[in-house]
Amino acid sequence: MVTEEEWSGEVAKSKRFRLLSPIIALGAFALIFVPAMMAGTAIASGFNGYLVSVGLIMALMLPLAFGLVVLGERRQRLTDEKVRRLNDELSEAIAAADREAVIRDSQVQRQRFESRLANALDMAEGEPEVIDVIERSFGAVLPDAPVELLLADNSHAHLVRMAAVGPDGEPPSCGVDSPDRCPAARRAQIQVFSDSDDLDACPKLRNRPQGRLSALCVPVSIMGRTVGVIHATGEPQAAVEDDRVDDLATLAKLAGARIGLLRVMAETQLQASTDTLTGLLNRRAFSEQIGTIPPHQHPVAVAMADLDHFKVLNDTYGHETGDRALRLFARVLHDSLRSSDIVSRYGGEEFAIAFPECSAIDATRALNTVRAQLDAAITVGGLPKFTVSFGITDAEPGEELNAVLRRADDALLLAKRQGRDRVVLHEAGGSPGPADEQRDLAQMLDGQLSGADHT
Ligand code: GH3
Ligand code: MG
Ligand code: MG
Repeated sequence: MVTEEEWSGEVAKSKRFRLLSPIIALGAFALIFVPAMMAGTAIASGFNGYLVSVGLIMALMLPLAFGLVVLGERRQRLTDEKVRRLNDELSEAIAAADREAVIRDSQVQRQRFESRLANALDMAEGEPEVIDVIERSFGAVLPDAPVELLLADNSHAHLVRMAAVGPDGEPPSCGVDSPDRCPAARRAQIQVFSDSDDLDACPKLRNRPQGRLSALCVPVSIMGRTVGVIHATGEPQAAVEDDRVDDLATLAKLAGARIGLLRVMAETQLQASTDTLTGLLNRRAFSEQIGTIPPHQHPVAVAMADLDHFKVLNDTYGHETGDRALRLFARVLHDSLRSSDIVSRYGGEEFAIAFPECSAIDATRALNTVRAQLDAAITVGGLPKFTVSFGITDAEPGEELNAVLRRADDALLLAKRQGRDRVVLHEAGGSPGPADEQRDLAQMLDGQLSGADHT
């Protein structure tokens, strides 16, 4: 390593030597000139004396001149060597700086990709949006390669192709069907296969329609569990740059974390909106969902259901049997009604049901079917016999849910008063409807029967 001081010291020495050399030569010449002349004239006379003097001067001056030349050469060689080393070091430093610049550039690019990806995933509100981000990222990381994302379904038993891109629209189409059968997913390690014909290549790479190929498989983990793989293919022996592999690993890591978070959030939301005993929606979720029914799905019928004499059933057969009865009724509701109907446990032994695109008259028929199916299910399930009363009404477009539920509740009350185990319809509207008439009738009957059926 040549320092700047060494280099300038060397240059100064050379300069001094160049200045001193002629002075030394002149000084030496001046010193020997007179004695040489005197010696020459003493040895020989006339012209011969001059020749002898010149000979003496030459004999004394030549070694000195030779010495000065040799010293000058040596000095020059030393200076040249220093310059050469300095040059080498400079070239080496420039090359190292260039290499560092390339590394820094690629780091900056990767950081930019990572931050943009994190941003995009942060904005993705559901799994489909995350999958879309992943698919678009494939194009950014490996624009010319077929790439796909295989993700396990809820059972974790099957891998499903969630995203796929290819230069000709042809994805890599890996045939692996479960995380346990994928070496990358099983080992939770990035796998690079340079040739599908290699002895140690993944068996799933063989016999592809594309023929021989290379492959890169990056495992995707969700909360520490490997649940999928990003799979890219290329020409046989085609090496994928380390940076691209790192980008895919970043994509797998961030996408896995986002999907994991969304699944936890969905699970929490589901738990918050689900009644734990029956698995139906709870009261809050029912109110929320009914508010999301679009106007074009009107008419909407709304029903309230209440198990009859449930306290007696509990007291007679125990709370556990009561719970089984609630679960059985919930299952019958779920199985007999349409999937578009909104079924909820409204509280205790009360249930609320909304029937989009269905009039209360049609919903009455559906509820009578529920009653019949409940009867059959109780027999099959070996539960003590119990019945359910229903009150049903039509929800007017834009009407407050509370007002609708009050009307359905009035109809339910009437069903109870009329003897339970029935469906009573309360028609909406200002003028007294059949439900009111029924209530009057029921009150009259209640009076006659001394309120025997009120509990
Ligand atoms: P009615 O026919 O008039 O509705 O009479 P009922 O006995 O069903 O009504 P009541 O309001 O007197 O009693 C409701 C019972 O429901 C009382 C309560 O212990 C029971 N119950 C509420 N929630 C649950 C539950 O989660 N599990 C069980 N086993 N019982 C419940
Ligand atoms: Mg009740
Ligand atoms: Mg009851």
